[in-house]
Amino acid sequence: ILGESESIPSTLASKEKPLVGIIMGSDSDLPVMSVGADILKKFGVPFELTIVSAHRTPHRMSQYAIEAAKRGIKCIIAGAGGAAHLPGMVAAMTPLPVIGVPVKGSVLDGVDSLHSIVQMPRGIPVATVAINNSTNAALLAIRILGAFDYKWLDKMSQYLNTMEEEVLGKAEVLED
Ligand code: RP5
Repeated sequence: ILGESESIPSTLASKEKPLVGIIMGSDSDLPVMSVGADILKKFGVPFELTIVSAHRTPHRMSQYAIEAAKRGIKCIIAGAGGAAHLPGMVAAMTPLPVIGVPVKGSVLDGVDSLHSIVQMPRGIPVATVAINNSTNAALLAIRILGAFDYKWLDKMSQYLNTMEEEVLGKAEVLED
């Protein structure tokens, strides 16, 4: 079911068996979601990226959600805009952790997406990041992987150290 979409550059997906699945409701979400994909690439996390729409391709969505764990996916990042039901629907059909990225549409500034994703009724959790913040979705996915493989925790610690050094460097410049 994961044939390459014509609208998605194949370079965005890794050759290794993916651990993280990035899905999005439309190719119009790609500019937002590819930022998170780049983070996974930088960390060396094998991932896949494809379009799965809850309302336009409901059968593909259920197949994706049902088969993800069996295929070795450990965490799903789902981005969607508007009445953003994709992350919640996928979470309802898989025991895997699902991280939702509210994508800002042309109206309502993305608050519609945010509320749709963050307001999941009890029983089906979706970890929700800030509007358009696929960076944090990717970082959270890496932390989840790190709970089972210290390799990712080490990389995350290095990332945090580098970030701290960068900010301290800027602070020093201001103090001079
Ligand atoms: C959602 O509708 C998608 O996630 C996208 O954010 C939004 C608009 O989709 P397009 O009309 O641009 O395809 O399903």
